[in-house]
Parts: sequence; C-alpha cells; structure tokens
Amino acid sequence: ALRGHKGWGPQWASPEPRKDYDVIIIGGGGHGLGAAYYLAKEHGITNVAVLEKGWIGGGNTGRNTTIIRSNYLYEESMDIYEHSLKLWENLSQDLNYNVMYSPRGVMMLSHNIHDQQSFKRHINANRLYGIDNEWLTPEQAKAYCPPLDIAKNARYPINGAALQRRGGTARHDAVAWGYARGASDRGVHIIQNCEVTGIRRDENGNVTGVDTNRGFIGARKIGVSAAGHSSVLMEMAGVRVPLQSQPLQALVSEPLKPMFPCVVMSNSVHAYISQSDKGELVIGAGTDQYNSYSQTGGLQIITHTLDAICELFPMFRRVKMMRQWGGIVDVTQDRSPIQGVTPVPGLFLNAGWGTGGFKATPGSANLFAHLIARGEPHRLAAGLTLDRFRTGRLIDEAAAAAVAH
Ligand code: FAD
Ligand code: PYC
Repeated sequence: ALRGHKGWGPQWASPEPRKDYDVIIIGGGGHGLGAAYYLAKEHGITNVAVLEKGWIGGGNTGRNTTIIRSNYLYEESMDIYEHSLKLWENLSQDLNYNVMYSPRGVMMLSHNIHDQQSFKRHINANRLYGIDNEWLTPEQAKAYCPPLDIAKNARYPINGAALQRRGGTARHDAVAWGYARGASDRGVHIIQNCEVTGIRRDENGNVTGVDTNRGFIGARKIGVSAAGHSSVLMEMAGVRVPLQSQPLQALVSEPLKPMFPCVVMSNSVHAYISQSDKGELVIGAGTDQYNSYSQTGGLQIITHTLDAICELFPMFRRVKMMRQWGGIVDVTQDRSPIQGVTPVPGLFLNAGWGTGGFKATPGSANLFAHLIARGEPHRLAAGLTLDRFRTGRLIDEAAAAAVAH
C-alpha cells in the first residue's frame, strides 16, 4: 500500500437503497453507525439501513474534541458512560480498526471552593460506584500536566483538580469508519447523501417508512439518532421533544511537538484542551447561547476560550490557530440524554447527548441496538426515558457535563 496506495478497496459498500428494511436508522454519526453494527453483530438483525443526509461522520462525530470519561454524578449516567468506557478499552480489537483510544487521563481543574466541593462530591460518588476518580493538589496537577500555571497570583488560580486516569481521547473519524466497515461487512446498507424529509405512519399510528430525497423507503422500525436535528426529525412523526439545538465550537492550532500529555478541562473558565497525535492543540469552548443550525458560532466565544487557555498555559500565547468550526448539539434541560421508546409505535429515539456524546458512542450505540431489537430499554439505559420530562424525574448532570451551557 505504501507503494502508490494500490489495492485498497472501499471500506464499506455504497448500495442503492432497497424498497424496505426491517430497521432504518436516521443519522450516520458514530451513534447511528454503531447501533447498526451492534444490531447485526449482537442481535442478528442485518436488514438494516443507515440513512445519512451528508457524509458519515460529518456531523458532531467528526467535529468534537474527542474527550472520553465516565465521571458523572448519578447512577443512570455512570451506568451508561462507564459501559461506554469499557467498550472503548477494547473497541479497536472488536472492530479490527484502530480507533486510537488513548487513556491519557482527563483532569478537571478546580478554581474555587464551589468547584472543589462539586468535584469531591463527584469523586466520592464515582468511587463508591467502582469508577476511578481522584483529587489532586495543585502541585500534583502540575506534575501531571507540566504546562499548567499554578501560580497563586494567576488570573484563574487553581486550588486542585479531579483526575480520571482511564479517561482520554480517541480518533473521531476512525470511530465512524470502523463502525461503518463492521456494519457493512455484516450486510447493513450505509446510504450517504440520503436526507430524510418525512416519517410515514399507518392508520394505527405505526411507522411505515421514511420519505427521502431518494424516494420512499419502507421500514418496520425506525431509530432516530440525528444529534442536533433530532427535534426536526421527531417533529416529522408528530412528536415534540424537549431539546434545544445550539452551536458548540472547537478549534485546532498549528502542529507542535508532543508536549501536552493529558486532557485538561476547566468548566469555570470555559475551555478544554488536549494534543492530537498530529501535534495540533485541540481546544473547545462553551455553547453559543442561542438556538441555531449553523455549524459556525460567534467569534467572541472562542476568543474568550483562547484568553482562558493563554492564562492557564502561558507557554501557548504565541501558538497560531489553524481551523475553527462548530457543531450543532442537542441539549436537554437536565443535560442528560434521552434513549427510549416514543409515543409512536416502532419509532425509537437516541438524542440529547448535547455537548458530551462522543464519549458515549460505543455504549449508547450498543444499548440503542438493544432497544430497537427488543422494543424495550436495556437496564443500563432504563432511566434515560423521554417520560422523565413529564414525571419530573430528571437526571441533573449540568456539573458533570463540564461544558458551559
Ligand atoms: P452526529 O455525528 O452529529 O450524527 C448525526 C447525523 O445525523 C449527522 O451526520 C447528520 O448529518 C445526520 N442527519 C441529521 N438530519 C438528518 C436527516 N434529516 N436525514 C439523514 N441524516 C440526518 N462529546 C464528548 O463526549 N467529548 C467531547 O470532547 C466533545 N466535544 C465536542 C465538541 C464540539 C465542538 C461538538 C460540536 C460536540 C462535542 N461533543 C463531545 C459532543 C459529541 O460530538 C456528540 O454528542 C456526538 O458526537 C453525537 O454523535 P451522533 O452520532 O449522535 O451525532
Ligand atoms: O463531555 O467531556 C465532555 C466534553 C468535553 C468537551 C466537550 N464535551
């Protein structure tokens, strides 16, 4: 292959759509492709199509800062994020595709007594549940991440940090491509440039298929896994969902030699950072505070984030930024996802992952496949129902989301 890249076949097939399928999944991000993979692999359901309006991985899967961790507060969250983290640990072997999972540690900076109390609460909850998380002094934080400025007179002083050593990063494109290849090899149809424009139902309300820019495609079951466009799709089936779609921005620097050994997040100053294997600093911000479907975002948001990065890591002050972009995140009021049945028979929803669903990709996909195959949630996702917004049994993960909303 190194001599002219000869002999490479396509990684996944690009078939014409069939007239109908047992299952259609709307959205060719990591969650949708992964669900198709697990439907085929674990449930023997292969008459499946993943419909993607653009190219696979072109949504939030290919736009995020790839931070992986499971240090959430409530059991409903710890269950699914830890399930996911365990799948990450073996995903490259499972897919026979290097997703470059790198457990380099995720360190969350504490800047004040409020942060400290909140992090210690999370650490205690995590450890009681068997999930690693530990408190570091400022000196220990600096030893873990030498570029960090822990001076007492710094603009954003640091009074400690929470560290999840098993947290880290993975290569976002590889996750989409690995799941796509694994699903396609098992007979799943991956259909790109296929936008769903309507969801049809019969006289009893059951789903019958979808209208697309390539015509009608029938299905007995439909899974919506469309991130920032989830509410648009659910509206097509007559279901209003409690989601807001907002831009979230990220940017990368020019490539540098390896010198940033871990992931650092600071919720209080709206910045998070790691270094990619290409050498770029990968930096992200808080959400833009308005609803939008435009994958860009306001300049003042990333300016603020870069100000913060320069205060926390003064050695980066002269680094040049290369590219900036936005993704559209689907945010719930309690900052927890929705995965479950819907009022429409045959229609299943996986949404609301907001600013934090990359880490959840394998776990969410695995449990969404279970939901679609069995018609009821797996016990690890049983609390993530749409119904909680009616009953009031919310799962408030605003602090663990760790991204300013
Ligand atoms: P997507 O990858 O967005 O896939 C949904 C797909 O649905 C898209 O490809 C879209 O084109 C398609 N679609 C939409 N409408 C239609 C239609 N009508 N017909 C057909 N297809 C349709 N999470 C973390 O855990 N860690 C992070 O560090 C992190 N950083 C982030 C940074 C940024 C800047 C952003 C934007 C997000 C970040 N996230 C992070 C969140 C994470 O990216 C998402 O939660 C996750 O990738 C969602 O995956 P998905 O497969 O559900 O969505
Ligand atoms: O959920 O860990 C996260 C995250 C980091 C950056 C954006 N989201």
